[in-house]
Amino acid sequence: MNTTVIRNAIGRESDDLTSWTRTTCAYCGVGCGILAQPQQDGSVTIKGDPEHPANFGRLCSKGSALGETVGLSERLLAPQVNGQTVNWDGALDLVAEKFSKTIAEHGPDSVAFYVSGQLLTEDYYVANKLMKGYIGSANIDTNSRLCMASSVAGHKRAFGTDTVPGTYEDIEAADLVVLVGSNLAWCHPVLHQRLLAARQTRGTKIIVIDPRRTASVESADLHLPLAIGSDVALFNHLLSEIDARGMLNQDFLPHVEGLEAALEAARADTLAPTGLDDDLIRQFCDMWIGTERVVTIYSQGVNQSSAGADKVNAILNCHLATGRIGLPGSGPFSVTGQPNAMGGREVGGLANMLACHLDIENADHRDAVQAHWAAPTMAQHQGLKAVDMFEAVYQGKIKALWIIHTNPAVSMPDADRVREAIKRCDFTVVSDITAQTDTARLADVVLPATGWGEKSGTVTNSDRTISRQRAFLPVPGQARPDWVILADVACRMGWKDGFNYSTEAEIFREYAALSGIAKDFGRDFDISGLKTLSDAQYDGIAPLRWPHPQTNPPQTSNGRFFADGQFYHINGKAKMLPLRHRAPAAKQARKYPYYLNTGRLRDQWHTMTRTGLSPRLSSHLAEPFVDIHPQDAKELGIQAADLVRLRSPQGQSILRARITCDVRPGDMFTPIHWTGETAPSACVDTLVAPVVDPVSGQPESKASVVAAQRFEAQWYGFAISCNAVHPQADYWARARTQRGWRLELASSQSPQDWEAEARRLFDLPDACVQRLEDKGRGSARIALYDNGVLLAALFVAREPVAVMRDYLATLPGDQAQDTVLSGRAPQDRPDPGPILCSCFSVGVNTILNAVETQGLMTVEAIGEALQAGTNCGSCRPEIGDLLAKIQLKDAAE
Ligand SMILES: Nc1nc2c(c(=O)[nH]1)N[C@H]1C(S)=C(S)[C@@H](COP(=O)(O)OP(=O)(O)OC[C@H]3O[C@@H](n4cnc5c(=O)[nH]c(N)nc54)[C@H](O)[C@@H]3O)O[C@H]1N2
Ligand SMILES: Nc1nc2c(c(=O)[nH]1)N[C@H]1C(S)=C(S)[C@@H](COP(=O)(O)OP(=O)(O)OC[C@H]3O[C@@H](n4cnc5c(=O)[nH]c(N)nc54)[C@H](O)[C@@H]3O)O[C@H]1N2
Ligand code: SF4
Ligand SMILES: [Mo]
Repeated sequence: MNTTVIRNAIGRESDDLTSWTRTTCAYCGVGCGILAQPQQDGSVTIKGDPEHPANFGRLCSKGSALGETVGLSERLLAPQVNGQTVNWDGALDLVAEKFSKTIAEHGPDSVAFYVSGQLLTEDYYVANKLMKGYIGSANIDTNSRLCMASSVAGHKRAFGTDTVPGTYEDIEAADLVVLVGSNLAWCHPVLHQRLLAARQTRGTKIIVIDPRRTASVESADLHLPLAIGSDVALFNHLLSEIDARGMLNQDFLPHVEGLEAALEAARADTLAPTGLDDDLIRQFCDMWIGTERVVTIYSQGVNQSSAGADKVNAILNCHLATGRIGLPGSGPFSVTGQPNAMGGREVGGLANMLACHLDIENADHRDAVQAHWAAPTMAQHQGLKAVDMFEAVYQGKIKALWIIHTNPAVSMPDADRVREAIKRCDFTVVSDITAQTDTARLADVVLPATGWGEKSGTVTNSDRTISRQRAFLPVPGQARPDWVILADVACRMGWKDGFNYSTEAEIFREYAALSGIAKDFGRDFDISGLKTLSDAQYDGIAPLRWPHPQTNPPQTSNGRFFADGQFYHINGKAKMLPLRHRAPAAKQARKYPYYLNTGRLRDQWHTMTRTGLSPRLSSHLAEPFVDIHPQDAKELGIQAADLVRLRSPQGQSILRARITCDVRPGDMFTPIHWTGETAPSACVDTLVAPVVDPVSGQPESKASVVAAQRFEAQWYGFAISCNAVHPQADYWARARTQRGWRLELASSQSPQDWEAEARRLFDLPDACVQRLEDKGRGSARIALYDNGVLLAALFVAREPVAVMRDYLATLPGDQAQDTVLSGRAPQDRPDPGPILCSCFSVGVNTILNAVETQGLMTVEAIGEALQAGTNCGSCRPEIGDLLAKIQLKDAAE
């Protein structure tokens, strides 16, 4: 009973089926090139593109598993209005009519678009043109507000433009790489692998600055587990030390202003907020200051903070003071999250900017864009940023909302209020590839978009490389590309002339031409050399890094910015900023004594609508959890595997406790991926306060305050099933397996009759049953069969159930076995344990066994014996960590 639905490839020419298509990964901002080949049976083979400059053939676990996520089982294949399938004309007419009517009655600012850094540049361009130029409001913001806004603001304050100066080659050419608030090993795995490969040859040192011990720490020379939110204090100290040690770069400083004020502020800060040992800080300063070639990579631990923009500028201050910018192997490096986070910034996707790095506050810029668009109007001021936008929806000021390619009911802070806002909104449209999301379930209209593999356009990755995403699959059902849907609505709103595009190439040419106009205003984003591409040239374009001007020869792979000291403020100089440490906005208090940090797991992508379809990816960490320091756990009376209720001023959730020294005492950490579809009590943004950085408007997603308490469950359960189930329990979490589903359950109320409960849960009223019950101990084990085939099983107990989960998950669909109810694997089928290597499905137990019986103690030896870690390599840091822990334990015994 295989749940991986094979895609229907009918309708393709047979010779297409044998050819490889060059495209780009659907996930992170590394932007890896992919070769994809649809097979005769409808499946898709994926491999890394050896010629793509981002990955040269490598892929991580998520990229390699893309073929498992293109099935149609959960796809939305036709438009829906109020849950009923309708035809496109009906849906588009309704959307156009509602938006037009709302604008006519309440003005352009009564409507809004909330879009995504996962849109293609062409989609983004059309959405912006429609909102800013035709509707005449700047109420278009994007999930990049939750992601890159602080970096954008920091770059603009320092450089006068939002530009990442360096390239991926710099990470390989550096002698020191500092990761600040970045878990590169899990979130940008291929970049991390490039770094580790370079280290083999040049001995690169790595420092990780993160309150948590992450997988990235495993390969680091130094880890600074600083207090959450204290990065400005740390980098202020570094700046003072740069000065005190006479390491200011006097040759570069004429290109920089603000040094004195920045130094004065830095000296006034203390290190106390960091909570770090003096010795660690000294080592950090010695290494940073003493290494000419240093790249400081930063990500959400920096951006997602109420001091996010200041954190960015505190880092940039140090690079500017030393002139370490735009040089080979040296510079600050903000890595982007989503595949087109960078493209979205270039195309003006945020509510406070125009396309091509032009400014919405600048009347000349506005006029030029309006003229280029031949638009009837133009937004005159900034629109609402994401958090304010949803608040305006809540308050009824925004009356029509279109959400495209993002799942804000899960990913926005104060998510329950966002859900309520969407519910209250007079008219909400969602464009998605599935209707089974928490956001789509609240919408009036759900429109089926073509997904990765079916759509075509361009994306820009972290180092400004523009690549093509190309279609290689037939369009399923009635799905349409996002830009087509937007343009269709625009035409129906009466703007045929502006949106009469027939190909994405046409949109791209218009955009490239606009960048030439921006260039004339002195902006840096210039791809005007691409404005005359023919459709065929556009289709065949190889990855290229901007700028790509029309006149001068296009820059090649060493195209860095700012080494010449030319910046984009009016006086051509860079700015250093005077900054002071500010603690996170939410203060720990007796009622909420812990900081809640949130982030990502190796094998899941955000709200799991795609990675959650892959059994392999779902087997890495199959359940949501909260990491708690042993000291805090002891005080709270929480044991490993207990459930914990977290409360914040915004809401509450229930999660599985993992007791670990990886977090600091006083901090807790939980992953962001679970939703109403997969674990309703574990939607983390329910707990997150809607506090934002005053400069960037980016929410503080990593420093909410919470209280924690053991969840007093009457019973705990584990279940396996061929079919998807939606239990009614205080706590449940489900994950896909090769054979169906696995589930964790718990509740504060026990049913009377476990067999009846199991039948209801699995919707199997007539199945044959096998049961084992101990009423005195409150345990029950029930297996349900049809014709001797195991359909489902439920294991319950008063304590967290101890059964061999990873083994049991392989059983649904098998012929009946006597051993199922024992919950244990027979001797000849050992339990692999939780999967570490998802490429070869190698579990922790298998590795532990190999260590014990074969004495293997290196990642390489494990790879040789078990294959683990030898394909994509994403699990190598965890295997290393496991081995280190075994060695520590052996040494202690
Ligand atoms: N596997 C996987 N990869 C992804 C994604 C995914 O969903 N899954 N999403 C992509 C996207 S959109 C993004 S934005 C990136 C995000 O990539 P990252 O930013 O690397 O990922 P996060 O786990 O969100 O956060 C990084 C780290 O910030 C730390 N942190 C928290 N507070 C602080 C602080 O005050 N200071 C410092 N220095 N560190 C702090 C956290 O402990 C965490 O380990 O990942 C991209 N890649
Ligand atoms: N607490 C906390 N919250 C966070 C974060 C955090 O670290 N902590 N990180 C934040 C960050 S950095 C980010 S980027 C966001 C991400 O949060 P979201 O953007 O909300 O998450 P995704 O799951 O990526 O949502 C993408 C949606 O687009 C749909 N989709 C897929 N392909 C297509 C397509 O081709 N067209 C259309 N129209 N739809 C498609 C998917 O099914 C899915 O529903 O979360 C943010 N929220
Ligand atoms: S690192 Fe992984 S997720 Fe990111 S683009 Fe490359 S293959 Fe995709
Ligand atoms: Mo992101």
